[in-house]
Amino acid sequence: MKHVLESVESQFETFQILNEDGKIVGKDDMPDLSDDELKELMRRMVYTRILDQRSIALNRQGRLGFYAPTAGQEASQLGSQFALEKDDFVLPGYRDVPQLIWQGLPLYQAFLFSKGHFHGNQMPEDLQALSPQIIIGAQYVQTAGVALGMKKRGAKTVAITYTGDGGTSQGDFYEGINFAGAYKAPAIFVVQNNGFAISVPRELQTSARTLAQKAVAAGIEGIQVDGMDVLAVYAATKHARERAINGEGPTLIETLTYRYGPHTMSGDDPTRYRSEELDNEWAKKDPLVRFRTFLESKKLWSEEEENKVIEEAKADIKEAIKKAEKYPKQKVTDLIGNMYEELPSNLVEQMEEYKAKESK
Ligand SMILES: Cc1ncc(C[n+]2csc(CCOP(=O)(O)OP(=O)(O)O)c2C)c(N)n1
Ligand SMILES: [Mg+2]
Repeated sequence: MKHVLESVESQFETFQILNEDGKIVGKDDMPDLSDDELKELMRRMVYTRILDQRSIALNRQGRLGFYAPTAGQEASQLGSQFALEKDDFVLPGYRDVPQLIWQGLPLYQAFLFSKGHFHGNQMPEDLQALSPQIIIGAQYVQTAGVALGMKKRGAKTVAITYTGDGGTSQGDFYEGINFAGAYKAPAIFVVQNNGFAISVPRELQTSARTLAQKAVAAGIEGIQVDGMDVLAVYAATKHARERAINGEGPTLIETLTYRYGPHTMSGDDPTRYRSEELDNEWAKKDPLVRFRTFLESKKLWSEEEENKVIEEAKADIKEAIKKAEKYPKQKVTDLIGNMYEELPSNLVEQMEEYKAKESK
């Protein structure tokens, strides 16, 4: 019996294409990306790292509000997003603003989201997405529904969602993957396993050896991927997307990653629960460093090109924060008006009251 039990978990090895030294170790799985597409992936990762650094600085200056740092997770976030098409539907968590930006959310709106302005939650017409979910795991249930809707309409699109290692302990997580599995809905469930749920280490989160193996109970495909390897994350997501639109059902993708910064900018101190050794160990796996090494070996990237992206990011951010700061402040009438399509009578009264106050 022992060998039967052991064989189940041993199936979940980590999928990798590009190793820590920037060398291809998974030649057969190398995705079919042109040189320009490879460069675009790098450009997006560099840009997003700068956006993270600037967002942290802006938060410290009191110019942004809620912010969950992203450095370290670029390959998980952008490798998966790069495998999507324009009409795919994204259901992000609070740390997944970069995916929304590259899928089409204007930067100034991302800043308005951070500042708690309702316009930051109003997705542009051509962006299929919900705003970042704060309730851990809730987006997993919604994703099953969105994906089922796509299937019923016969659309060749997918719904993709993101949660963290901690999120996989929520009831919503299991309900979402089970429901999508039962209906073979075209969903992609990404778990960015960054090792911690705020201060709770992954080892205390669950007895499961991998988070990918949770897919087995739902009868869906599951894979654990090196989340610092942008090519592996892209390839796994592309594969999941193909399966989904071919009616083969959802996939659960666990990406092994790390957040270099604090949980959010609201007072978390990672030195109280993470060692310097662990930080250093993960710094060696950095997704930008290894992809840069790979691209340089193919003569596709240079310091000059990287500096160009950095300058471009800084200029965009400067302009976007200005626009966000100049944006009309939200009013009480906005709050009341955004809640219902038709206002209940008590709010009609309040609406009148505040309209009068605001017009003074
Ligand atoms: C239902 C619910 N419970 C608790 C919280 C408080 N909370 C916010 S983030 C977080 C940890 C989530 O960790 P993980 O899923 O690993 O994601 P990460 O922040 O590491 O990306 C918790 C418990 C919440 N937002 N929602
Ligand atoms: Mg986590």
